[in-house]
Amino acid sequence: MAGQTGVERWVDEVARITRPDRIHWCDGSEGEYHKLIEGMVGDGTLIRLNQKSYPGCYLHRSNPSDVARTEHLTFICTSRKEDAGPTNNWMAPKEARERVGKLFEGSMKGRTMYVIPYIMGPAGSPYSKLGVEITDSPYVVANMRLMTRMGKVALDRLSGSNGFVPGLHSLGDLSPDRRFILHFPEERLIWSIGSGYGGNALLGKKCYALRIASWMGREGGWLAEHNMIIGLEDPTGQVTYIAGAFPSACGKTNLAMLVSPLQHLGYKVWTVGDDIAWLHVGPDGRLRAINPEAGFFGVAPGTSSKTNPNMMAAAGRNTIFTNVGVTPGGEPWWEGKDPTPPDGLIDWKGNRWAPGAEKAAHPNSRFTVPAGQCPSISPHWEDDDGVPISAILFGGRRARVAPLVYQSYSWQHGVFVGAGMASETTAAATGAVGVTRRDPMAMLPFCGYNMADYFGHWVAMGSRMKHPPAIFHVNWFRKDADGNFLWPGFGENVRVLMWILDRVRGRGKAVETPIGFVPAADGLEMDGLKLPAGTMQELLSIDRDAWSKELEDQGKFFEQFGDRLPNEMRQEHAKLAQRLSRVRVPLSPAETSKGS
Ligand code: OXD
Ligand code: MN
Repeated sequence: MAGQTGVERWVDEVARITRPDRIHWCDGSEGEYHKLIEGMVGDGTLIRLNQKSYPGCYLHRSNPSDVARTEHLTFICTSRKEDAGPTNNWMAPKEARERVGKLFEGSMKGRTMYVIPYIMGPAGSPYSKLGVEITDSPYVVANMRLMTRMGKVALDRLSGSNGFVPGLHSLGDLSPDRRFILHFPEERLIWSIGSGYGGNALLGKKCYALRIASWMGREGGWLAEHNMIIGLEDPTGQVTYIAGAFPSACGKTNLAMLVSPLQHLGYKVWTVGDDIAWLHVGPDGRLRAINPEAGFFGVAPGTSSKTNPNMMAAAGRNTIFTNVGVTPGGEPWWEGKDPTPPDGLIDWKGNRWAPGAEKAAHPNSRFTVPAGQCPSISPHWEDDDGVPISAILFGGRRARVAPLVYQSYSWQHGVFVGAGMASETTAAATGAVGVTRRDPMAMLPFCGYNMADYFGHWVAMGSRMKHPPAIFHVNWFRKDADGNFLWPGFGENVRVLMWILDRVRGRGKAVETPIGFVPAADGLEMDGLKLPAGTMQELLSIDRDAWSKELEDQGKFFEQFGDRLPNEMRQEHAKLAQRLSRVRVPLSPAETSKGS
């Protein structure tokens, strides 16, 4: 058709294949959102929660077979298998189009097809990017409205431009046998069918902002990372920004919204983002971060007014809850919200909940919340130029190996620390929970290309920056021999952030160890926190046997990349082995007086 834009042409083409009854172009307005919500309440897709205590809040119960990301059904479809690398599932683009194209034929019959133009990032930022998602799920539309800047604001930027990432999504028949999440990074295209779950269906999030964007970032000299972003305010009012990569459900959101027990000393955390950061080298030679998202898709279980009061406040209104339980009074409920489950609780599947039976809320139940509602949201979270990053954290759940915190020797060593990351698995993806898996930079499920090239890109980014951030590794999850956590975590983590801040400023008492700098025994601010004798030593100690095994595991993981693994990673691995062989370990800061 004459005068048609690229989006219109694509929408027509998709409609011809999927054959929806109706096509609706989303404008992103309040009125449109309410109409959608009412429609879903009408057909049972949503349940209205208590509007007095939870205004604007709804509950969605998903198909019980569709509650988490399905990594084994997620594919990177590059023309050459090597470009996807050994850690991604790969399907040839031709095969993918044939196999999965068939599933889209007539998949929207009897349904409305929604066209969602959206922006990832602040509307005026030079670092933001456009996407268009086509979906037949009104639940996806409502969630996309909370998670992105969508509708007219995006359409205005789109007009006359072909520079958008198309993402086609259909619920299909929701069968895991016909579920595929496909990425065609060379064409910048996403196809997802058979799932309505957040990470599989809200295509702006993991599919675009991480898998496709990581590919775009390598080509364009920037990074798309699975990172939270915070600002740590010091007593002078100066704010230092920190990005942090943690695997799914490892407390990234809680850290992003930390309430400091040391506010009386003048330290406070501001939230910029809780899941994804796009990092560019700014004109000032510093790494600048934007949060491409506009909302939080947080894990409910374990969230409480003790663990994350900011999230509890944010999720008290205008929130979509997915797969949580519900009280007889119509309030959402999940394990960990309060100590005792209320009487008459209905579980996430809609059945009467009985103590001792299944959990009331699914372990990966979620809430979708507009970011602006968070009391700790940074006044700079939507700055067009992003915020300057001074430190990057890598962390995971490690019961034994990693000390509470350590600092890398250099950018290159820091990249190796990130590449060597591992964590015990959680419920955010289907599969066994609690198994240690290597998860470089928390990007294993999200890197859209060969991770060996990704490590190389990280190394190269170091030389693009005049002031590269310092790189740290943290571990809130270290346990003693009886399996008890050694560190209280949550708000107390601010003590670790304060040490990091000091280190970034060239201060902060540290001890040089084979793995990096760890805090000196008296390096952390302990005002108001009393740990049992010896606990700090244990938290900061380095166990030779555990590290020998760690080295071996890292080596095995790296081996799968063959020649493609950058030499810098091999060198750092060898250097670590050498440093470890030279010293007497276990080593705890108390045993050494060598400061730095
Ligand atoms: C998420 C995830 O939803 O990492 O953020 O699974
Ligand atoms: Mn995540």
